[in-house]
Amino acid sequence: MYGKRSREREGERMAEIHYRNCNLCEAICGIEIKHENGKVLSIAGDKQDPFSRGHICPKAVALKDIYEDENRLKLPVRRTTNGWEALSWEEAFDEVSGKIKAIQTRYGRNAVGIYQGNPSVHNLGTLLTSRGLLKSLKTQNNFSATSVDQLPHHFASWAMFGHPFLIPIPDIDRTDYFLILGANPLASNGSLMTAPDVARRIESVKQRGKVVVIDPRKTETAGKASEHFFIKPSSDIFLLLAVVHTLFVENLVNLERLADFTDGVGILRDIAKDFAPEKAENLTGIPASEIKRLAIEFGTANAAVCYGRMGVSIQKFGGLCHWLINSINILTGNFDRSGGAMFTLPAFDLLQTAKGENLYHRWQSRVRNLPEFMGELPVVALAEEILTEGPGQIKALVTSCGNPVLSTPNGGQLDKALESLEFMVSIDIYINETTRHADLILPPATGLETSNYDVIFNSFAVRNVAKYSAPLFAKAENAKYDWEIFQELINRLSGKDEPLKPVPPEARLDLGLQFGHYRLSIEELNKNPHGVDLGALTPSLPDRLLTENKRIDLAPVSLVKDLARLKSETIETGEFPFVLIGRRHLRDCNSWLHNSERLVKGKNRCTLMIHPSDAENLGFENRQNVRVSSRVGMIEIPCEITENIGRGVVSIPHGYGHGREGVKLDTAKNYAGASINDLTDDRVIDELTGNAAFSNVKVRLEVV
Ligand SMILES: Nc1nc2c(c(=O)[nH]1)N[C@H]1C(S)=C(S)[C@@H](COP(=O)(O)OP(=O)(O)OC[C@H]3O[C@@H](n4cnc5c(=O)[nH]c(N)nc54)[C@H](O)[C@@H]3O)O[C@H]1N2
Ligand SMILES: Nc1nc2c(c(=O)[nH]1)N[C@H]1C(S)=C(S)[C@@H](COP(=O)(O)OP(=O)(O)OC[C@H]3O[C@@H](n4cnc5c(=O)[nH]c(N)nc54)[C@H](O)[C@@H]3O)O[C@H]1N2
Ligand code: SF4
Ligand SMILES: [Mo]
Repeated sequence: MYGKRSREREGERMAEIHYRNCNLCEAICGIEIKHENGKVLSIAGDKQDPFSRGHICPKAVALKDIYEDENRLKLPVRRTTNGWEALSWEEAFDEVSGKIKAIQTRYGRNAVGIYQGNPSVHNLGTLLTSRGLLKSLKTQNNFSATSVDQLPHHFASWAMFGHPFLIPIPDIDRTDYFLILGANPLASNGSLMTAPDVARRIESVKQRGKVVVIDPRKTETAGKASEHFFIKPSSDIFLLLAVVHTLFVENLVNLERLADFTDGVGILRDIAKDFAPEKAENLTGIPASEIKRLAIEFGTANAAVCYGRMGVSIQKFGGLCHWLINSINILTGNFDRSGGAMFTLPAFDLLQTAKGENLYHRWQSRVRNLPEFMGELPVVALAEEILTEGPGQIKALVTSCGNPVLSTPNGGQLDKALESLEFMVSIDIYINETTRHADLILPPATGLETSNYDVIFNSFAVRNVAKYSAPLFAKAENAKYDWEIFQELINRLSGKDEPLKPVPPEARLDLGLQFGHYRLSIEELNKNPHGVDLGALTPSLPDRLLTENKRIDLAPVSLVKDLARLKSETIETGEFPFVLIGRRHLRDCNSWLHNSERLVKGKNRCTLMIHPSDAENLGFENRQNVRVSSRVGMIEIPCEITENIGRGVVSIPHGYGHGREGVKLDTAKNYAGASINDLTDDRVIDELTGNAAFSNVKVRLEVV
């Protein structure tokens, strides 16, 4: 007995503990990793992290799985007719830069395109160095996951507050009335609202007041809310206009302190006159009396905040929706005050030296004339820019941290387009649906092998917080960090005689922290391995505004003009009678965690949710395979009959479809599923911002 205990104690003593943040999603939970001799023994929530207070979700343990994954690449590989072969970094860098230079010399700068995916913002090295690569490529064909996600948020922020990164964050911990549109934080853990343990935070709002969810599906969050309203997909703009209408009619408009530096209230009042709740009833499916009640409750609450996320971004009127969500918070005096929508003041502040400037439509895509925004073109244009011949055609593509074949609309078309490229290089850790097309893959060290500071998510957090963690494990022998890869490519592309030595992101971070609002440093943060709490969000306006006149614009011309598109909005059925929406599950992370057995095992999540009455009409049995088709493609998928989805709406999660040839994800292949983005349509977009309008895609359903 004694002997066993002492061995355990011995074992405990040998195990070391490392603290860092999980970087898999936006919640940035503090984790405590027990490890021994280069092996992870356990991953648990860090109870001493002042922000996450011990919370984690099941995905955190996947950090161990990624670290140990046999399929993860650590050294460069080249695709040959006999399969993938290893090559040295030097050879790889020379080949990549040589091919890119040759293609740009032959066809022009824009012949090389680039796509950056979601983990770019979760990686310190990529975040702080990939811009350098963009600069040396000097291409206008710059794409990212932003335009299948939050681009309309950025657009509204830029138009109203002067900068795309001045994104108002719901002060969830102090609000009494939380109105949520198109977000499911109980599955997604909060987005553009970094709020670890969001379920507990939402529960506290409910104790104090009310949580109302507007969603075409009764989601996990809706299930916990005080009230949920099913809404017809993509009709939120009419609901929001009706809320603004009611606020004016009921005399609930009071900007308080903000009135001194806000323009356009009168224009907004005039616009809203035409949009009474009665007009919204049919279009949204929410009774006019309920819309009125919601608006009055919101306008009279002590502290209220309206928060809209993915679901309102990925629709035809995404830009308009985010404009009105901000406006509702401003009109009711719930902006830049506790319990409302507020700006953060992060320790590493991306906006510290930012200036307001025109960031819209400085160029356009070649084939469809879609507008540039923030230096990017909408990714819905990527495939056609590769496939359409003529001057300026994309002949080579660089991807980094992205899997656009599974994550962008009409992924099937992009899949084919990638095959036609003259050259493709991917900076990625897996051979997946996208990178299988690459000629070379340059894999960076990742996750536990890197240092971590959440530059982006600290900027979007519901409290001002900061945490730095050094790498837990050394990178594999001969492996390279992402910033080393970027710098090597930059050096070779710029062709300078004296190449620049890579600047580690830690050096850039340290500088930013030292000159930041709190005069912190990595040294200081190292003394606080659980992170530091820099306090609740504080009012910061008008100082923080970046508009030229330092005033909020409630009626930006671009957005007001865009209202004209609403006139053509009709409810049509026809060939494709169902509306297709997406969904997220707690154990998924977009397309790339399906190689972790413990996250994918169990009941198949890649199903088509359908309402019982629709299923009955179509003769569908639960879990039966059904055929779903749209203008662009067709998939087969088991259906899941549930009352939790509105009639006429069906839902499929994104990020599946791993059955394609050549994918080297041994576990994911066993849970392949089908890709929703083989159905979504690259032509269905928010014409103002160019963002994909996933929630406007129509489908037909049949028994297989
Ligand atoms: N229908 C539909 N489609 C959607 C959505 C939806 O709701 N519905 N959501 C959209 C949203 S919000 C997003 S953000 C996009 C995501 O779209 P993407 O960003 O294109 O896709 P991910 O699945 O996040 O792919 C991440 C890639 O990064 C790689 N990776 C992981 N870690 C690292 C690293 O440290 N370094 C490098 N170099 N690579 C790494 C992975 O291997 C994987 O290839 O999907 C979008 N697509
Ligand atoms: N577990 C997990 N967490 C994640 C991710 C993941 O893949 N898995 N991805 C991360 C990423 S990249 C992001 S961007 C965030 C996204 O975080 P969220 O924005 O919370 O994303 P979703 O969970 O997709 O929730 C979007 C909701 O919008 C609803 N919706 C769809 N169409 C409409 C509509 O027309 N109107 C309204 N009102 N609602 C609509 C959907 O039913 C869904 O419930 O999550 C992040 N966190
Ligand atoms: S909620 Fe997000 S950050 Fe927290 S443990 Fe899960 S994946 Fe990691
Ligand atoms: Mo996203």
